[in-house]
Amino acid sequence: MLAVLMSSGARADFGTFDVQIFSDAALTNLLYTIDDDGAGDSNFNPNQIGTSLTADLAALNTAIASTGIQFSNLSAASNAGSPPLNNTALLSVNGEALVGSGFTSGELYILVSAIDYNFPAGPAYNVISGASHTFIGVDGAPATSPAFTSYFNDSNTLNATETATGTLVFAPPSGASATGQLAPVLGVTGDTPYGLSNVTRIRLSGANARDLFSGGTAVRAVPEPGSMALIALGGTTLLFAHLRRRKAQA
Ligand SMILES: [Ca+2]
Repeated sequence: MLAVLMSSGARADFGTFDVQIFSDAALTNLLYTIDDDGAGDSNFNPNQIGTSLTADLAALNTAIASTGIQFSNLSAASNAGSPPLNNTALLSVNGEALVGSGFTSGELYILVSAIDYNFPAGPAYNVISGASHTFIGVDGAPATSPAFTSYFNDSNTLNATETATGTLVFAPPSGASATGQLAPVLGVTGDTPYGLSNVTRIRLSGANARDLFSGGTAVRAVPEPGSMALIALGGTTLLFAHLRRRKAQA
């Protein structure tokens, strides 16, 4: 399987999709970069980044050791190269973070970015941003506050953070818990090709704390008024409202 993929020539162009790890919220102190199909990427499929190989995971964890956070896995995906039937652009991240040996807390920032989304057609878009976490062994301190923000980059620039959705902040109680949040849908104006980014703040407190996390950015076209699609959009809005109510009741 691997040999087939390697010989097919189906490699992503460098500079179109990557994962970067920073130690600061301003995203200035870059600790590590994984380019799609470049060094450190265990997933040889284009538009998918993974760290399943032991050597790739070790290189990542060595580079970020000073933050107090380690990963047991980290992966990301973009569908920029393959428009799906539902015409929805996606950028996702998921993984498991833990407090490193010798630390009682830690913090870092994961920037996932992809460019060259050629769908859906503009100029009016809705950007949907959501994230979920399963926490294990956190101590309930305010320092345990992961966050997630999505960005629409009309300039189609890799690693840009141009138009932001609302930031989702998580505050887990002591022990184990699971939760998910959706940001209010962000309406933006733009055109293809465009880029997307999202930033996950991993911030854990507790010597044995773990966080199984995922985050997603989705872009859908805003339908022409009066079209049948408007009915579908209404259904989407109702769905998110329903999800929010369910979470509020949980
Ligand atoms: Ca890859």
